Amino acid sequence: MHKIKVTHNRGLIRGVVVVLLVVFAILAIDSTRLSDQLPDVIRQMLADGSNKLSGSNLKSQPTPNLATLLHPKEHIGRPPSIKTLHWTVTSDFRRPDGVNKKVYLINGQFPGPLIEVRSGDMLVVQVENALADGEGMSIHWHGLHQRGSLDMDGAVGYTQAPIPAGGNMTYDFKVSNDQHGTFWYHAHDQVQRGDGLYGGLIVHKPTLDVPSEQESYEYEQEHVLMVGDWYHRQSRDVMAWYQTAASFGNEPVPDSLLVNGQGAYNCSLSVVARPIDCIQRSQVEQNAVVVPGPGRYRYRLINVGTLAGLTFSFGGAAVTAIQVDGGHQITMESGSQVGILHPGERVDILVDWSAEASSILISLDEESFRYPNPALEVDHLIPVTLGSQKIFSAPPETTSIAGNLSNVMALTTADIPPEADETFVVYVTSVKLAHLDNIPTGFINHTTWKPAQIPLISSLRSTWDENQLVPFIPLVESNPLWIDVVINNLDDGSHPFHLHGNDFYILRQNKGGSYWGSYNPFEDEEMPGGGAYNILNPVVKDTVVIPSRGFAVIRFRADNPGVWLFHCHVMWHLGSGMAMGLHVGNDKEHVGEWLKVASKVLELCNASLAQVLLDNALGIGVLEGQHAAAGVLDEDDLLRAEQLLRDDERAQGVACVAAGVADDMGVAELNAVRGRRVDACVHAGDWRTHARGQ
Ligand SMILES: [Cu+2]
Repeated sequence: MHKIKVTHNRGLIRGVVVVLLVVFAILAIDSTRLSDQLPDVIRQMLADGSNKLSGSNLKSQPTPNLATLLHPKEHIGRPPSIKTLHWTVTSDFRRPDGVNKKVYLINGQFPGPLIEVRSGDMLVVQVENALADGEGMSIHWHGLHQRGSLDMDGAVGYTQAPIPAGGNMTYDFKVSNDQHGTFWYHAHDQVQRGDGLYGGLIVHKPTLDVPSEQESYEYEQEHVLMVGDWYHRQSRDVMAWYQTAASFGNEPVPDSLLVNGQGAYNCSLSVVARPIDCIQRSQVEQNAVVVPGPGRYRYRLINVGTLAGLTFSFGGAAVTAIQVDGGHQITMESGSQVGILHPGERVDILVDWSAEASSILISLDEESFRYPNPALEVDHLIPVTLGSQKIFSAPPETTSIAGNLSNVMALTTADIPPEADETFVVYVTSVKLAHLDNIPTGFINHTTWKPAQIPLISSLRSTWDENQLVPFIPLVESNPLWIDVVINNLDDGSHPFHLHGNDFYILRQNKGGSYWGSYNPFEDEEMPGGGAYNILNPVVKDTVVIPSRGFAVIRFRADNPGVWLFHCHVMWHLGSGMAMGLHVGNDKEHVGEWLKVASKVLELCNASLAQVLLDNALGIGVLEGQHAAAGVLDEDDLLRAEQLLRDDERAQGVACVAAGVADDMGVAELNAVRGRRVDACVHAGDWRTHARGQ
């Protein structure tokens, strides 16, 4: 039909030619801009007989959407695969909310790129640290279990040393078959997370013989919203201020709020004492959350911030929270808001948008703000584009208490014993002590954490220093132990605690009142607040809020061997030492099986060299560099180590096993070929047997 029209209208042909030339000229300048829309544009033009592109056609790029659209259909129906990413980490100046600040970039992006995978995928992320000034870094995959890949957890001081500037490291691990949900990744060295070194990580649930989540929950689309408080000074400067007596132990109060790396700051609010380079951007000018039309949408909310809890209201629409943290289903009545979501926590919600919607309101919880910051607005309105209309109006006032995240239950009943096999009781607090120059310091019991120079997984427990509080839990593979941890919070203000490598049940959370409501099950007849543990339908999470002056009790099954960091996710508290660990294993002295191999090599040479031999054998070149950087070894040591590796039969054996040369190991061999799974080889039998196979 178009052909006929064109044949009979020479003017139109000329018009089309001119338009095509213009379009191709534009394409030549920017090949990505209109390429997707070209056929539609031309078709539309031919169909309505016009001979020129209208203004709206020229600007017909999709409206920028503040929410990040997800693509579950690309993942839920396919078999597991390997996703390989190449990341270069740099830093540069950006204006996320109009205020100029040096932020971290991954492949030039702030925040980092969104990762979408499915359960069972292998994730291979080659990270190049291109930061200047010798700045190290690491990436932690928040919420992923790292079963069998402890060394990929990214926790500096526990599972790795920082990737040195100019160095690189490949994170290479399997996303467990039984994990799906909303996760994220972030820096786990120093305070880089506060300057944007993070991103979303969504694990879609495969639909082999179950309906998709979209079908079950009946929503149109799903999006990610990463929301967090924001400081206009760099986090290291903010931390430095906090770590002086001048802060009086008050946590730094943020200046702003970002949603998916974007915000709108009112420049006139800035305070004289902290001048900023600011370009005014009003909240109404922000990119909107685009809703194609009334209906139900899923939003995956992640608090990527450093201090403040968040409460969300979605334009007066009904909000139903369906999952928390890594995809754990909950039951909750619909309300008009949801909160408080603390740093590190995630909640997935369904929003039923109606035609009368107003904007999204996000409020920072002021509980942890101990001094006024006139530069900060605690309420942020986010425009919504519903259909073609951009809406910027506050949602109606609400007194609804539905959507209270401090009191949620699991959708299904739990299969857990009435009592744990072992219980740990800890007390956490941030205090200023005269003998520590009144610098606020985080304590768990009597220990303040400092990351070990040699990561715990690479050293013998007997060599760990006094800054490591890491109870040992024996791994009983036939029937793993149930462990309770009672965490008492001695502070005003809550501490959201995150456990690496494990999910847990929350049996109890209780907020203190005018009193300190601590709980020690070994001494107290009754729990503060009365009642008993919820072992019927406790919610499962990986981050738990320890309420102000109160306590929380978590229970988990010690079936994932490793040394797992357990820490406050308020970055200022983590940075000042509020962290401990839990060591699950079958050998108290050695965290990793490969350390046993190292012990054997020890007979031959000294401990440091054994470590280097092993690192070489494992192909973890970066560790070698780290040991050198930490001043443990000099270049001569490394040369001697290499020589030893060449000369010594046993060292060669380790190398051979690691290289997967032995041919009788099956899966273990496969892992070894991957270059770093010598422990798997050890599991498969005595390493020397394999070595002799050469
Ligand atoms: Cu804290």
